[in-house]
Amino acid sequence: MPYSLDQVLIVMPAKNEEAVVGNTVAEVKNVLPEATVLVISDGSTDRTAERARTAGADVLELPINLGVGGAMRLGFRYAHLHGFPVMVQLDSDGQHNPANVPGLVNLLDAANVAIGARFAGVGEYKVRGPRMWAMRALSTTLSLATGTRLTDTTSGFKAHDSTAISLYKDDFPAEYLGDTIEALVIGHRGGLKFTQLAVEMRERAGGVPSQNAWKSTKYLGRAFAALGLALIRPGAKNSR
Ligand SMILES: Nc1nc2c(ncn2[C@@H]2O[C@H](COP(=O)(O)OP(=O)(O)OP(=O)(O)O)[C@@H](O)[C@H]2O)c(=O)[nH]1
Ligand SMILES: [Mg+2]
Repeated sequence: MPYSLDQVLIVMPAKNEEAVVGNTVAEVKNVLPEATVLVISDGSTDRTAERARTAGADVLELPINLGVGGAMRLGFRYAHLHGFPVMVQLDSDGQHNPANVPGLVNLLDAANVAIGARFAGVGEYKVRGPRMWAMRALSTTLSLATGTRLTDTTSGFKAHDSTAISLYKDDFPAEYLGDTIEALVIGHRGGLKFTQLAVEMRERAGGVPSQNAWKSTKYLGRAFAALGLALIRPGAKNSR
């Protein structure tokens, strides 16, 4: 492995996850005892921060809700300020299996960002109907744009090396959907190399999803608009 696990910062964005965040932190610490775990509670109105702290995580609390992108920018800054060469984003609801983290980190010897991808032939996780078509079309477009085959461009399970951390600490989109789609476009323009690892996605362990089926279909519809805008927006660093 190009890094040891004590060099890895795990950042878990969380909004009102009191039902599950404690178990998720405990599992991550059990599977990856050397890693540092940071939960960013994003304007939560429940006991998310307390549960995460009790389970042994470091916790940052945002007083108002910034959304996943805003919270993750804080995570990149934290990784940079504290000198972590690797930052892994992982959901607080137990859907991402921490056992996949070493596999993702391994891939950072040849790429700057490694994405834990559903739909890459592993696991049972299925999405159907318009949501599936929208996700496929997004992935096809982004694979062409980045020149790398990516099957899950809306995944929130990603490992980043120090080059990616340096770029994203200053330029990580906080707008709606920015943390996935636009982050890929910004990274590509900034010269980052992406890769993916097939992972199994588990069911949420409890609590309430932030999206229901109808909302997530709308969300993906709007993702196309976000992607279109991201692709035509002049690049901050260079515009290849
Ligand atoms: N920082 C932050 N995190 C959020 C916000 N909304 C959701 N999250 C977290 O982002 C992660 C993914 O959100 P989910 O609601 O599980 O979305 P999902 O995994 O696409 O949906 P499900 O499959 O239904 O779980 C979880 O850890 C949430 O707690 C938010 O506004 N801010
Ligand atoms: Mg989830």
